[in-house]
Amino acid sequence: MRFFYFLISFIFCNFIFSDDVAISHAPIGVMGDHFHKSGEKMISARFSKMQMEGNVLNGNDINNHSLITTQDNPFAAISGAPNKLSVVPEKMDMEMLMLGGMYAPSDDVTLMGMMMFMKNKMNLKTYKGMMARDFLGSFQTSSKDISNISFSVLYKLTKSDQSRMHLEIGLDKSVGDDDRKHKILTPTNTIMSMVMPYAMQNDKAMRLVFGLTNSANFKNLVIGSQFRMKYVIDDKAWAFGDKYEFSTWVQKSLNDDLSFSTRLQFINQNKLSGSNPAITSPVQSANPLNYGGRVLNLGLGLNTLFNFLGGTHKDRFGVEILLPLSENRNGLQMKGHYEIQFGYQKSF
Ligand SMILES: [Cu+2]
Repeated sequence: MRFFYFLISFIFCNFIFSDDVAISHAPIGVMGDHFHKSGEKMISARFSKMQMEGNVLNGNDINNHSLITTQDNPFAAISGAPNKLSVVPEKMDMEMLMLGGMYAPSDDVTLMGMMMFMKNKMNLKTYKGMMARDFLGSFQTSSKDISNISFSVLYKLTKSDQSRMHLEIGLDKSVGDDDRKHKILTPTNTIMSMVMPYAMQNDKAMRLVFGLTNSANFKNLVIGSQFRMKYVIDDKAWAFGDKYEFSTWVQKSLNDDLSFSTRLQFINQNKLSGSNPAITSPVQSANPLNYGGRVLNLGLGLNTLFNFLGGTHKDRFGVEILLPLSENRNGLQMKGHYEIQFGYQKSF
């Protein structure tokens, strides 16, 4: 009889502990949000696209005319370009493909590895260097490469029916090129091959990743939060600034296979450190001071489970769109437009 009770409670516990419901993972844009049971493996593919459009100076919109007439080009003396900026970014598309794997050697520890590929595309306008500063023409630059490899250990701190909390400690290595060149249209109406600004390069830095994630269940609601930081521990000539990210989300499940989420994401990134003396284009993104800042985004997402590949666990798909609520970027930068992320996950 005792064994029978044990068996019943064991089955029941497994039922309420089940991770095979849509709501058991955070919105898809949250990285390292969950851990696995001993012996479980998971593979995942995520695709994200972020678009930037227009420009902001210290948090305020700035149009092309005032940008080229008021903003100094710090490299004018070295490069022979006009004293004011002459090339204005109009639109930037940043696409990223992330392939990941997870494996839990025990109930307390989950290992996570990820490989990221990026493709950046930028549309720019060039204005004449002299007199009326007439519009000369548009051009596009792009870069495409493997960008990062990361490895993390997730450590379970607590897990009950109502809540769970875990730590993430990892390393992230930027592996792409840091000296990509592209042809640009110069203010003197010539085509010149130049080293592209930092935004189009990888910094080759090694970062320490630290994250703390917790979530709590209330009937068909989950409230979760995560603090995650990426801290530069080793760099070459320059590196994008340390990044601190805080997210908090509410998810509501419609049924076991479908949940919706809203999320607030706050990112604080330091300025770029160091510099590459070969980056001297007459454009804002060539200036290391025009990087980093604070951004608050609103995320709307959906998680869903379905049967496609079969097996003991269902296939998992998530989508999340992030829209900027407020941006306080350092100096002169492009403005966030939207970011969308799709992800597929399969556990074994
Ligand atoms: Cu996983």
